[in-house]
Amino acid sequence: MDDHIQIIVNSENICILTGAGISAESGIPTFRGAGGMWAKYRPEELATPEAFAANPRLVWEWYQARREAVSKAAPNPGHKALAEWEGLARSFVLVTQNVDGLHRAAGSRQVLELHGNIRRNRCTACGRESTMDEITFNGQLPLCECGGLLRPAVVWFGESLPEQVLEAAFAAVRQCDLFLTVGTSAVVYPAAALPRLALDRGVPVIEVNTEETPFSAGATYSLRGPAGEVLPPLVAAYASAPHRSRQIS
Ligand code: BJW
Ligand code: ZN
Repeated sequence: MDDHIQIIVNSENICILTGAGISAESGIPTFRGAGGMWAKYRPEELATPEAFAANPRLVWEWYQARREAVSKAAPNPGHKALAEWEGLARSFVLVTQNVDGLHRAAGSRQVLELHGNIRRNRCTACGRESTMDEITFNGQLPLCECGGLLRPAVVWFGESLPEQVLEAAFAAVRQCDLFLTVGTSAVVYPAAALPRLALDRGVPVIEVNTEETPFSAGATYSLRGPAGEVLPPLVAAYASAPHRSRQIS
């Protein structure tokens, strides 16, 4: 048995950090790298409060285009493998930087969305939240019933992550005995601190990515390939490990 499979099947408390790469096979472009959706704009040019203040129409047009892509997308074998894994492990916490909701659509139940959800809006004046279906966007900027400008309920650069969600993510890292990063360039903090903290604790960290990342050199194992192809055999090995079968029977 490969060493990384051995480590995986012997783990009980698992924490996963996913990024845009896991949804690439569902047809949602990533942010960085070849073919990234931000080939035209750098992330810092659109996903900031300053960009929204300077040009809300441009930022809204970008989010509306992405909402259309998300509405048409379905979970892929990578999302489904993680949903299946949740039902097999003693504890399993799925931390995602993605705002597309595809983990829940695949059946994952415990999902910590660090950067919000693209399907929701928040009023910049009164803070009221609404869903994307509640607004129309036909060239006019969407407004709240209080008259305030709506924005997508996501986390932009320079903004704080939802405190309780972030705390739960750090708690999961403190309790896990295996950590996986899947489809993330691992450059955006504080999310990128999670696998580094796991390593500091002596927990093995396995990276699943089509390309090398700044984190690869430090990872315990780097598995090169699309998440939808790499994850299903790992979960199958976990499901069929002999000691796990004994626990179930
Ligand atoms: C595949 C694949 C396949 C392709 N299979 N793989 C500490 C140090 C330095 C900086 C900071 C720090 N702490 C905070 C900062 C500042 C900043 C930051 O991190 N900057 C760095 C970029 C330098 N962080 C923040 O501002 C955060 N807020 C914060 O910390 O608040 C406290 C604070 C405030 C003020 C000052 C200081 C502190 C907020 C970060 C919010 C990020 N928001 C975005 C947008 C969300 C909304 C939206 O979607 O529009 O989140 S930016 C964007 O990047 C998005 C993503 O979630 C995030 C991460 O990207 P991800 O998921 O990794 O995607 P990619 O595209 O980068 O990578 C995809 C990977 O998949 C690639 O590696 C491919 O190879 C791979 N791949 N196909 C497997 N099929
Ligand atoms: Zn309002």
